[in-house]
Amino acid sequence: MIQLGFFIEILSIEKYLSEGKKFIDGSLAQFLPDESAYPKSIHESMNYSLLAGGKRLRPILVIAAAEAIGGSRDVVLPFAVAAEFIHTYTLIHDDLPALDNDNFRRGKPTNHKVFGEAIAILSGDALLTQAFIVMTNGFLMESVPRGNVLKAAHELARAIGSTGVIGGQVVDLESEGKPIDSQTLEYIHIYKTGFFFKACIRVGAILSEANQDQLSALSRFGSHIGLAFQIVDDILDITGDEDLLGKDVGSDQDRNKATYPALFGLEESKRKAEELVEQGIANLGEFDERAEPLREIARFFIQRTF
Ligand code: GRG
Repeated sequence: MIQLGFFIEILSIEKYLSEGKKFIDGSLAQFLPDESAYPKSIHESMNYSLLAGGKRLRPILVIAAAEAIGGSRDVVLPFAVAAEFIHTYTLIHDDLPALDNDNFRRGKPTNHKVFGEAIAILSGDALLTQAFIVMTNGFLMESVPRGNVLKAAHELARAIGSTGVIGGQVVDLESEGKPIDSQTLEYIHIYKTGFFFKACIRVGAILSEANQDQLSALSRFGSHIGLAFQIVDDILDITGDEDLLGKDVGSDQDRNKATYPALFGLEESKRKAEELVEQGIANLGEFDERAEPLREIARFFIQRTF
C-alpha cells in the first residue's frame, strides 16, 4: 500500500503513476500560452508533443520528493510542469534529423515530421523558455521562500546545460560508431539522463525546505536511479515492444551507439540496473512511509516495459 501524500490512498505503483500522470496532464494547460494565441503554429507544435502522452516521470518525481519530506504537490506543481516542458523539449530536439532522426515518439509522428524542422527547433526552444517563465512566476514566490525558488531554478538549469544533459548528448553524438570504454558510457548516461532525474528530485526537496542530510540522501538516491533508468532504456531498445514504447526500437544498434547491453550484454546490464536501484533505495533509510512512492518509482524504473 502506498500513501500518495495526504490526498489519496492507493494500492499500487501503477495506480500512483496513473494518478500522478492524470494530475500533471490536467495541469499543463494552465501554464501554457493558449493554443490559438498568435502565432498559432508554434503553440500547436508545443502542444502536439506535450499532449502526445509520456509517463510524466520527472514531474511525478518532483512531487514524490516533496511529499517524502512533508511538502505539498500544489506548491511544487509549477516546477513539476516545468520539468515536463524541459523534458519534452529534449525529446523534440533529440528526434531531429541532425540528431537521432526518429520518426515516432510517444506513439505519434515526431514533431518535425508534422510541423517541419524549423518549427520543431523553435518549439523545443519555446518549451525550454516557457519552463523558466513558469518556474519564476509570482504564484510560486508567494508560497516558497524566494531563495529556494532561485536555488531550485538554478538546480534544474545546471542539470540541463552543457555540463549536464547537453554535455551528455554531445559525448553520445561524438561517440557514435566508435568503440568507447565503460567510463565514457557511464558519463553519457549520467549526464544525458541521470542528472535531470536527480535535479527533479532535488527540486521537489529544496522547494519543500529539506535539510542538508535529507537533500544529500535524496541526491544519492537520484544519481543511482537516474543511471538505472538509462540502462533500462538501452535494454528496452533491444527487447521492448514498439507499440508499448511508442517509438521505433533498434535505433541504438542502427546508429552503432555504445550502450550497456552492447558493452556488457543484456543479463549483466539488467543486473547492474537492479543493483543501482537497490543501492539508491538504501539511501532512504532515514525516511518514513511518505518516501514509499519514491522507493516504488525506483523499482518501477527496472520493471517497466514502456
Ligand atoms: C539542443 C539540438 C539540441 C539537442 C538537445 C538535450 C538533447 C538534445 C537530448 C537529450 C537527450 C535525451 C533525449 C536523452 C534520453 C532520455 C530518455 C531516456 C528519454 C525518454 O524518457 P521517458 O521514457 O519518456 O520518460 P516519456 O515519453 O515517457 O516522457
